[in-house]
Amino acid sequence: KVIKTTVACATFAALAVSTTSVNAETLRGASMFDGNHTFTKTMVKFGELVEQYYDGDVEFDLRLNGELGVEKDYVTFLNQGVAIDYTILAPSNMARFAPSIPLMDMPFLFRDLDHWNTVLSSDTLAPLEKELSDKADIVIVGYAGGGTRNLISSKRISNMDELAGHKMRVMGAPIQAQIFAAIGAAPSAISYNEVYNAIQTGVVSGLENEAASIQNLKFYEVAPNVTLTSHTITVRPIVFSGKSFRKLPEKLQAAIKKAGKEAGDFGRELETREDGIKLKQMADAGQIQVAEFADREKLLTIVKPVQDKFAASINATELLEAIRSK
Ligand code: MAV
Repeated sequence: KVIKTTVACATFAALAVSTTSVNAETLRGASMFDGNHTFTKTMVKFGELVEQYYDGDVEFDLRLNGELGVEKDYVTFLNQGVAIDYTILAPSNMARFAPSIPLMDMPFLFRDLDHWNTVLSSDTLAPLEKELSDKADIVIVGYAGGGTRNLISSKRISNMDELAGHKMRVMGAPIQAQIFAAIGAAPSAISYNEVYNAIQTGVVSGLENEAASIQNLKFYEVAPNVTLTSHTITVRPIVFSGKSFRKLPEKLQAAIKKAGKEAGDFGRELETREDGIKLKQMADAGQIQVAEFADREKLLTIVKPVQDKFAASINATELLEAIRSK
């Protein structure tokens, strides 16, 4: 058995093991981040586990630092079966292909980490997985995520008044803009790789993101104020292109599914454990100032009808109830 793992990043070169093989399947992945981000670590783990569970030859070629673009590009690649075979991405970046999938990472969906864990360890989300597979030809093989998203802005925000009219970037799914508009902000969908500049040039005054990504992409340099709205606990599927998947030997498909589930568990444990640590590291280093949000309960009340309306529009009222009642 010959294994080759290439991680295309200078700072990550220490992890690259390179031997040659003739007939190996090469699976290409993409990360928007460097080797320190939990998504990258989870994808490296995924590759290692596949190698462990599969008897044949398989090679992994994981491209880092946004070399192959951002998630909205990855979703198109996966759908078309070009450029990459697997990645980790936000459901809200897949809305164009499967309109119901952003229900999974809708703000204020989960009460707390226990609730999030219960839902992800059950098969409650199976109807959404099916829609993603039917409409986008993208297969979910595991669930990473577990970061808590907060507001991060150039000016301080700590209550409803300060939030009113706040220009902020949101992910492309319409439900994201609807929710942030409902709570009084002025959201606009901007590509992730343009956000830093958009804040720097004053097009928007901030975004919402989780600690791992704020730290990795240094958003604090232009938006040093973090407001603890804790509005989303992230669900980040490990996804495979259906077109690539079907071409693989059955035993490799089985190894990918098993590895995907376990790599997801690994990624969730890692990100939930590191989330608070990373926030504290940035605060201790003077990179961010953290503020509580005075009216969080009020946000919940405002947002619920917006969630209900979205669920009704995608025929997922029962599913939303099932998630809420877990
Ligand atoms: C964070 O980097 C991740 O949650 C990633 O999956 C998202 O696409 C990104 O934020 C974003 O806000 O677009």
